[in-house]
Amino acid sequence: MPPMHDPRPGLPGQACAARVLPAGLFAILGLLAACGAEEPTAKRPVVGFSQIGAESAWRVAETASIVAEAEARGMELMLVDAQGRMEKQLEALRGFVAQRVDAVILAPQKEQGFEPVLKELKEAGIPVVLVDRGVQADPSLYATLIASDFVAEGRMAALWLAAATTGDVRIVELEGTTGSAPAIDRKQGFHAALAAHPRLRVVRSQPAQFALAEGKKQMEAILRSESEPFQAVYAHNDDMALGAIEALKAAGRAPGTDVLVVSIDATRPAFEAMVRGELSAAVECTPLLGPQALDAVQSLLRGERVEQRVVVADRLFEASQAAAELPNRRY
Ligand code: GYE
Repeated sequence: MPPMHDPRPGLPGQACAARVLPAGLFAILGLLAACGAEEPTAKRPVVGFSQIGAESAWRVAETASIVAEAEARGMELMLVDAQGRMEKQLEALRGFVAQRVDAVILAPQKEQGFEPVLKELKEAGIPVVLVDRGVQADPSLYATLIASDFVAEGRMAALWLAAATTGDVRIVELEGTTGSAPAIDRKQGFHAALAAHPRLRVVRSQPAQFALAEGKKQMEAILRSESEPFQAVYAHNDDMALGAIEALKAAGRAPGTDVLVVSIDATRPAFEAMVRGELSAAVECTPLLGPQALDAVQSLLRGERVEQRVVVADRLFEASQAAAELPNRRY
């Protein structure tokens, strides 16, 4: 996702209610100002959105969904992209406190480390909506968590693999960002479900940061050091699976037949890979969280209570369903 820039400094004849942050406060700053038709002095709610980065197609789609939804509702969104660096997320959140935003949407990179800044936000009276990933922190420090059940996603992937195979299956696992909720929970759900199927065994687990290039690199290294062939790859997201598929093909393996590949997210590129027969199955995890996130923000700004945990429902698609489903994909 290319960084967004400061608001256009006001089109002729339009007044803009955007607050401009001090220069240099954020590395990348996007202000989406709903400028135009309404009263120039009308107070619009200002929402700070701390995003992790753009490591995956999923995350790019999530950012676009939240930006589009804020714009559609005439809300002012300060988007700060931390470029994959947790310390930049903390800095952005402290910037939101300094700016006295009305609410914060936070997609936290890792589970640990957010509690102190969440306390600062609470003390400042700024409600926090967590999207897509959870944190290990006192739940009274945030208003709601809107995210999928990652343990259930991992379980779905494992049960599909168990149903799709016979005999011994050696599995290579590509893990997401170490310490992130989806990496921890997708691993846990997968391994727990495999406990009932001892013929399926994870023989290697390698972190690859939810990124395509890293997935490819790690799979190349695994193939170079492989002592006994493996028959399946479980990737915590599509991007890593797609990178692994490239590496497998370059090594003369046939992903989708010699090696079954299952991943999570079910993005459009994953569906295309399923149509080509290279990806075997994908568990859906929707990034289109803008409507729910902004609903929560608006409820909180009206002083209403919101559900502390909103679980986004997921399902699994396999390659045989991909061609029919592809035209319906929205991310
Ligand atoms: O699966 C992955 C992304 O937090 C649910 O993060 C999200 C995950 C998603 O980079 O592709």
